[in-house]
Amino acid sequence: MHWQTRRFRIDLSRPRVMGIVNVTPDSFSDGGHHDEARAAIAHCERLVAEGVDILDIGGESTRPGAPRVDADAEWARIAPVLAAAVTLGVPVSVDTWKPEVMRRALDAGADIINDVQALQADGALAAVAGSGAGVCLMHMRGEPVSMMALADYEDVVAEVAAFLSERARLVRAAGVSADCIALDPGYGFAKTAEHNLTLLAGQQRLAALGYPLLVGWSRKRTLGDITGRPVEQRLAASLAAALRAVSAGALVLRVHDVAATVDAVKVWAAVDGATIRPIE
Ligand code: HH2
Repeated sequence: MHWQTRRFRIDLSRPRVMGIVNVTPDSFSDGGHHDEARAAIAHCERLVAEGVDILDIGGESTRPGAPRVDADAEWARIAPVLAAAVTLGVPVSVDTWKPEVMRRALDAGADIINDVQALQADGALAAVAGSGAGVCLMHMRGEPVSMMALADYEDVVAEVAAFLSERARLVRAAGVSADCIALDPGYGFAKTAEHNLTLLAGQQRLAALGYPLLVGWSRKRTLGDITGRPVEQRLAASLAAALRAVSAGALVLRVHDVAATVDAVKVWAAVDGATIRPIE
């Protein structure tokens, strides 16, 4: 399997690591550290040195209850970091649900659009269709300010699977090629700890939809609920969740702690006898 993006065809014969670059003053886990472009660019360079496969740049926090940022402010945060990131030799993703930011990011050379709203905003499909960009379609309900009130499912695995497969169908119908699409269960988005764990236990069903599965467990609240650890002490828990997700079919891991995750994935892949090949 592979994930086609604008400049890179990402080989998914082994799991890949997507490194998080938050250019937001209010991100839940590393807020304030990367809120200036220079620091964020240095962070991108460090992640590349640590072996990251994909950089994911975000200019608006999506943590529960996070305030909205308008498109101009979001783009002002992202633009200088994206300009530098696209020179680093790895695919660059932009984490946004706003069509205006998508369009500008694609004009500036982004390879992938990572959308927590699965391209449901008005104009989002049109912004990516025909661009050749990779897209990540994530499941959530509502918006970050309101989403936890919507954490109510009869069968969370079936409902997330139905949503993702319908979104993939619509995105393909709008002209995005199937091999550009990755799906994401959206751990922590409009889901309780129990929902997240049920979803992880049943994740193979999502992998069976036939698209690469991208997952984000890194430092999330459910890991704190299980271990009692604050956000800065969730590395071991994050690695455990990441490997459990890989065992259940995840092929891209969205993480903060790139070096540790790269090592963990190398060991996991070595056991399976997979060869370690660079991105084509
Ligand atoms: N999680 C977050 C943000 N974007 N995108 C995808 N595809 N999957 C995820 O699980 C996901 C995501 C939230 O994590 P983080 O970026 O660390 O925090 P913040 O939203 O505060 O920037």
